[in-house]
Amino acid sequence: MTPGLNIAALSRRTGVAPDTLRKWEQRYQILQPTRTAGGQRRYSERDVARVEWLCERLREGYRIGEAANLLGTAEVTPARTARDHLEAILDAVDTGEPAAIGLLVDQAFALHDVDETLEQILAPLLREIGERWQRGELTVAEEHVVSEAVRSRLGHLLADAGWGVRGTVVLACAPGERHELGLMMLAIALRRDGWKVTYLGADTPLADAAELARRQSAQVLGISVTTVPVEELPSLEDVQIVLGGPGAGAYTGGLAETVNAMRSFAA
Ligand code: B12
Repeated sequence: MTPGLNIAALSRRTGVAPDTLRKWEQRYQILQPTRTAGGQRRYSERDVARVEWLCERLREGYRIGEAANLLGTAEVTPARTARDHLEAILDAVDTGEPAAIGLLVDQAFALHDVDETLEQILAPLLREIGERWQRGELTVAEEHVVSEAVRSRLGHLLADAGWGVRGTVVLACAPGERHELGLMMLAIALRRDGWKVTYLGADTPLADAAELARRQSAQVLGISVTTVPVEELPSLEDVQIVLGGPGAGAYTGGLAETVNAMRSFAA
């Protein structure tokens, strides 16, 4: 006998009528039943979790099409808490599922607060990926898959315009510095905190960043340093220069504290 639930049992477990389950399966491919020798569908515990997850989204006000899109057709068990999400993404990295990694990052942004997603899921994810890469457990290609999935989602968030009631900040990575994901997260958090952010990204000549900050009458020029030390800082009147990132030995900790510290520069 093939293990698994038939549609009636799946319906009892999830409280969703069999007709509705069939419709969701056909229209949105959200279930992946196996077949018995006689061609009967058999559903797994993962299917139960996927239906329950969809029902939670419907209760939150998502339409079924949107919720199904978010759930995706990849063979992943949907995650709920931030901790679950982090573990699910790491599992997808282990099983080498690039599509699932992107999907889970999208789910994280849809289901959690942006700050929570950045601080409790993406920052620890990237740090863990770095450690695994250093220990030789991940190839450079695997690390790139994760950082690209993160970078493209952060790019979308960065594209949202901000009003800048608190002040203007120009953010750039030091010359030669390619680590920009931390700075992107900071840019998103500062925008949400009411700053106008001009984000210049990786490997920026500091004189050019300083000139732009001056022209924009920015309060702060933030420079991110991870691996490439800054030889010399530009001199700027009326613009506070703040070095941050792991290579600067400053502001390497939580996003919330960093955002708080930045407020003092606009005062
Ligand atoms: C992704 C990644 C890459 C990607 C970067 C992609 C991208 N578009 O950004 C790529 C593949 C390019 C890369 C390249 C390299 N990498 Co790399 N990389 C990483 C990894 C896995 C994640 C980095 C990250 O995004 N961290 C997450 C963010 C959230 O943390 P964060 O940067 O600290 O930022 C937070 C704070 O510091 C703060 N902050 C950051 N900037 C600023 C600025 C201001 C003004 C303020 C106030 C605050 C602030 O706010 C952020 C949010 O809280 C790390 C592992 C790790 N431990 O971080 C290795 C890591 C940083 N890389 C490392 C290395 C060695 C390299 C390479 C030299 C490898 C090589 N041989 O080529 C190159 C160097 C490239 C270069 N010239 O910059 C080492 C660095 C070791 C060291 N200390 O010297 C690490 C630690 C991996 C490891 N465990 O060994 N890397």
